[in-house]
Amino acid sequence: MAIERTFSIIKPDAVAKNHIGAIYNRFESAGLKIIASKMVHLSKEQAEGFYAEHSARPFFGALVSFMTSGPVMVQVLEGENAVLANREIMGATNPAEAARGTLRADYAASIDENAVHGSDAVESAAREIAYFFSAEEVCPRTR
Ligand code: RTP
Ligand code: MG
Repeated sequence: MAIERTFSIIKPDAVAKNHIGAIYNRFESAGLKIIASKMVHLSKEQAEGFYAEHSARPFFGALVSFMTSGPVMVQVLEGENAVLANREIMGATNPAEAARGTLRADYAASIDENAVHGSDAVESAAREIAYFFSAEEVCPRTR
Protein backbone atom coordinates (compact mmCIF):
# COMPACT_ATOMS: atom_id res chain seq x y z
CA MET A 1 0.00 0.00 0.00
CA ALA A 2 1.35 3.39 -0.97
CA ILE A 3 1.10 6.41 1.32
CA GLU A 4 -0.31 9.16 -0.89
CA ARG A 5 -1.49 12.73 -0.53
CA THR A 6 -4.68 14.04 -2.10
CA PHE A 7 -6.30 17.44 -2.29
CA SER A 8 -9.84 17.99 -1.05
CA ILE A 9 -12.34 20.85 -1.10
CA ILE A 10 -15.49 21.13 0.98
CA LYS A 11 -17.53 23.16 -1.50
CA PRO A 12 -19.67 26.25 -0.70
CA ASP A 13 -22.92 24.29 -0.37
CA ALA A 14 -21.58 21.97 2.34
CA VAL A 15 -19.85 24.81 4.20
CA ALA A 16 -23.11 26.80 4.16
CA LYS A 17 -25.02 23.80 5.57
CA ASN A 18 -22.51 23.43 8.48
CA HIS A 19 -21.20 20.05 7.36
CA ILE A 20 -17.46 20.77 7.79
CA GLY A 21 -17.11 18.73 10.98
CA ALA A 22 -19.17 15.82 9.73
CA ILE A 23 -17.07 15.62 6.57
CA TYR A 24 -13.77 15.86 8.47
CA ASN A 25 -15.05 13.03 10.67
CA ARG A 26 -15.53 10.83 7.58
CA PHE A 27 -11.94 11.48 6.47
CA GLU A 28 -10.49 10.75 9.90
CA SER A 29 -12.70 7.70 10.51
CA ALA A 30 -11.40 6.25 7.23
CA GLY A 31 -7.82 6.69 8.41
CA LEU A 32 -6.99 9.72 6.27
CA LYS A 33 -4.96 12.36 8.12
CA ILE A 34 -5.60 16.08 7.59
CA ILE A 35 -2.09 17.51 7.16
CA ALA A 36 -3.07 21.00 5.89
CA SER A 37 -6.32 22.95 6.11
CA LYS A 38 -7.74 26.44 5.63
CA MET A 39 -10.90 28.32 4.70
CA VAL A 40 -10.81 30.48 1.58
CA HIS A 41 -13.33 32.39 -0.50
CA LEU A 42 -12.17 31.76 -4.06
CA SER A 43 -11.89 34.63 -6.53
CA LYS A 44 -13.25 34.10 -10.04
CA GLU A 45 -9.65 33.86 -11.29
CA GLN A 46 -8.72 31.26 -8.66
CA ALA A 47 -11.75 29.10 -9.49
CA GLU A 48 -11.19 29.39 -13.26
CA GLY A 49 -7.54 28.42 -12.81
CA PHE A 50 -8.34 25.49 -10.58
CA TYR A 51 -10.89 24.06 -13.02
CA ALA A 52 -9.01 25.09 -16.20
CA GLU A 53 -9.27 21.54 -17.58
CA HIS A 54 -13.05 22.06 -17.81
CA SER A 55 -12.92 25.54 -19.42
CA ALA A 56 -14.49 24.37 -22.70
CA ARG A 57 -17.30 22.42 -21.01
CA PRO A 58 -20.86 23.81 -21.08
CA PHE A 59 -21.10 23.76 -17.28
CA PHE A 60 -17.89 25.78 -16.73
CA GLY A 61 -19.59 29.13 -16.07
CA ALA A 62 -22.01 27.61 -13.58
CA LEU A 63 -19.17 25.71 -11.90
CA VAL A 64 -17.09 28.86 -11.40
CA SER A 65 -20.13 30.81 -10.21
CA PHE A 66 -20.96 28.11 -7.65
CA MET A 67 -17.38 27.69 -6.42
CA THR A 68 -17.14 31.45 -5.76
CA SER A 69 -20.58 31.71 -4.12
CA GLY A 70 -19.21 31.33 -0.58
CA PRO A 71 -16.21 30.14 1.40
CA VAL A 72 -14.75 26.68 0.97
CA MET A 73 -12.49 24.51 3.13
CA VAL A 74 -9.39 23.25 1.36
CA GLN A 75 -7.31 20.43 2.83
CA VAL A 76 -4.58 17.93 2.15
CA LEU A 77 -5.33 14.35 3.15
CA GLU A 78 -2.60 11.77 3.65
CA GLY A 79 -2.93 8.01 3.96
CA GLU A 80 -2.83 4.65 2.24
CA ASN A 81 -4.03 5.02 -1.36
CA ALA A 82 -5.40 8.44 -0.35
CA VAL A 83 -6.48 9.50 -3.86
CA LEU A 84 -8.76 6.51 -4.47
CA ALA A 85 -9.76 6.26 -0.81
CA ASN A 86 -11.04 9.84 -0.86
CA ARG A 87 -12.88 9.31 -4.17
CA GLU A 88 -14.62 6.33 -2.57
CA ILE A 89 -15.58 8.37 0.50
CA MET A 90 -16.94 11.10 -1.82
CA GLY A 91 -19.04 8.92 -4.13
CA ALA A 92 -20.04 9.59 -7.74
CA THR A 93 -20.02 13.14 -9.17
CA ASN A 94 -23.80 13.02 -9.56
CA PRO A 95 -25.32 12.45 -6.08
CA ALA A 96 -28.22 10.59 -7.70
CA GLU A 97 -25.65 7.94 -8.69
CA ALA A 98 -23.58 8.06 -5.49
CA ALA A 99 -23.44 4.92 -3.36
CA ARG A 100 -25.20 4.93 0.00
CA GLY A 101 -23.10 6.27 2.83
CA THR A 102 -20.87 8.40 0.62
CA LEU A 103 -20.47 12.13 1.18
CA ARG A 104 -22.27 13.06 -2.01
CA ALA A 105 -25.18 10.72 -1.28
CA ASP A 106 -25.53 12.23 2.18
CA TYR A 107 -24.68 15.91 1.64
CA ALA A 108 -24.98 16.84 -2.07
CA ALA A 109 -28.14 18.22 -3.65
CA SER A 110 -27.24 17.98 -7.35
CA ILE A 111 -24.41 17.37 -9.82
CA ASP A 112 -23.79 21.13 -9.84
CA GLU A 113 -23.70 21.51 -6.05
CA ASN A 114 -22.05 18.29 -4.98
CA ALA A 115 -20.45 19.08 -1.61
CA VAL A 116 -16.86 17.98 -2.16
CA HIS A 117 -13.95 17.85 -4.57
CA GLY A 118 -11.17 15.30 -4.54
CA SER A 119 -8.16 14.89 -6.81
CA ASP A 120 -8.54 12.20 -9.47
CA ALA A 121 -4.86 11.08 -9.61
CA VAL A 122 -1.58 11.41 -7.72
CA GLU A 123 -0.29 13.83 -10.37
CA SER A 124 -3.32 16.15 -10.24
CA ALA A 125 -3.19 15.96 -6.43
CA ALA A 126 0.35 17.33 -6.40
CA ARG A 127 -0.63 20.16 -8.74
CA GLU A 128 -3.78 21.01 -6.79
CA ILE A 129 -1.97 20.95 -3.41
CA ALA A 130 0.63 23.37 -4.77
CA TYR A 131 -2.16 25.59 -6.16
CA PHE A 132 -3.45 26.27 -2.64
CA PHE A 133 -0.69 25.50 -0.13
CA SER A 134 2.94 26.53 0.33
CA ALA A 135 5.36 23.83 1.49
CA GLU A 136 5.37 25.36 5.01
CA GLU A 137 1.58 25.03 5.29
CA VAL A 138 1.68 21.25 4.86
CA CYS A 139 2.47 19.48 8.15
CA PRO A 140 3.34 15.79 7.79
CA ARG A 141 2.65 13.73 10.93
CA THR A 142 5.59 12.54 12.95
CA ARG A 143 3.38 10.71 15.43
P1 RTP B 1 -14.54 17.36 -8.70
O1 RTP B 1 -13.45 17.61 -9.72
O2 RTP B 1 -15.26 18.61 -8.28
O3 RTP B 1 -14.03 16.55 -7.54
O4 RTP B 1 -15.65 16.43 -9.32
P2 RTP B 1 -15.45 15.16 -10.23
O5 RTP B 1 -13.98 14.86 -10.41
O6 RTP B 1 -16.29 14.08 -9.66
O7 RTP B 1 -16.08 15.65 -11.58
P3 RTP B 1 -15.39 16.45 -12.80
O8 RTP B 1 -15.67 15.69 -14.03
O9 RTP B 1 -13.96 16.79 -12.48
O10 RTP B 1 -16.25 17.79 -12.84
C1 RTP B 1 -15.96 18.86 -11.98
C2 RTP B 1 -17.26 19.42 -11.44
O11 RTP B 1 -18.00 19.99 -12.49
C3 RTP B 1 -19.39 19.75 -12.28
N1 RTP B 1 -19.96 19.00 -13.38
N2 RTP B 1 -21.12 19.27 -13.86
N3 RTP B 1 -23.50 19.27 -15.40
C4 RTP B 1 -22.55 18.36 -15.64
O12 RTP B 1 -22.65 17.54 -16.52
C5 RTP B 1 -21.35 18.40 -14.83
N4 RTP B 1 -20.32 17.60 -14.96
C6 RTP B 1 -19.43 17.98 -14.02
C7 RTP B 1 -19.54 18.96 -11.01
O13 RTP B 1 -19.88 19.85 -9.96
C8 RTP B 1 -18.17 18.37 -10.81
O14 RTP B 1 -17.89 18.17 -9.44
MG1 MG C 1 -12.58 16.30 -11.05
